[in-house]
Amino acid sequence: MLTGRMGSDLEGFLAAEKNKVHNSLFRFSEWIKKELPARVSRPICYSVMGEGKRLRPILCVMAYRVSGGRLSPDIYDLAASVELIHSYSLMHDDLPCMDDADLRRGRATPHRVYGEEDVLQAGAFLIPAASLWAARALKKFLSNGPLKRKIVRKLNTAAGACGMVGGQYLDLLSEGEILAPKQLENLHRMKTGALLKTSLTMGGMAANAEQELLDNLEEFGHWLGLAFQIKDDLLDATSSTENLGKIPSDRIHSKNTYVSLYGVEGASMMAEEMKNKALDSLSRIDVDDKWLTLLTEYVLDRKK
Ligand code: GRG
Repeated sequence: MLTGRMGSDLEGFLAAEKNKVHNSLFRFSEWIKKELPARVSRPICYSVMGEGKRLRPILCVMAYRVSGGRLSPDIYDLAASVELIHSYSLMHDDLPCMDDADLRRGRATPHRVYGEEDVLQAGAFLIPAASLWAARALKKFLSNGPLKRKIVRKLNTAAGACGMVGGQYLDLLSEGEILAPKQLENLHRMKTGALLKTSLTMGGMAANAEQELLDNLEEFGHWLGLAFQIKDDLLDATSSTENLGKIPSDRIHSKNTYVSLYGVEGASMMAEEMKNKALDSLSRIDVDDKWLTLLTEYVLDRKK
């Protein structure tokens, strides 16, 4: 746990950043209510406005800042596009055909409120809407057309077959089987790591960062993404529904996790190792910014 001044500093910082992300998601919700029928816009707004940590958009803005970008609501709109992809993935992940979850972020999952059919459709509507939201944001502060297209392509690549969807597919296929360590690392890298890493790269690209900085941000994001997912596995194995706001279910679904493969102690050591690798990559980024370091610590110290 981060204690003392650093801890309270980070809490205040995260609260302020979450608020700015929230404002962007609210702007998105107002837009989507005008664009789509209520049957799909209601579950979208319910899901998007839920109490998440907003880690991905916060990382995107952080990377933008350390790359020399000037903060404005537009960068938060770009960052929110990653959260929109994350939101759709949670909506679909909780459906009966996947994790069949009743509870998420301390309240009923979207399909328990709006029904399976509407949530399935709402999630599908949300995927292209996320790209459009990113493109709309970029239009306001970047004039370089090829760079804008590259950033939107990055988002879609991370969300797609070589990233989140591909990872989830492998995850579903491997339920009840025992994966080899390399296979599990690959699954985690795709399912969770790709979007987290891309949040950072998108932020750097939006600030027109040099390739060397982008490479360092990518490497940092790679290790941070793995540390984040291992911690997710650990929380699922060791924490409670009350604390997590969702029902721990990895064992129920016979999922391959770092805990199922290495045990709680082994997984904790590996998470620490990944975190140290992330901090190492961060030290190669030649900027004076304490927040990315504190966020890296937070990824392992978090209680949910
Ligand atoms: C059709 C195969 C197929 C896939 C569709 C459902 C889906 C796409 C992907 C699922 C990806 C997924 C749920 C990955 C898990 C990522 C993860 C660790 C989520 C928890 O993230 P947090 O802790 O959650 O950031 P909050 O609530 O804080 O936002």
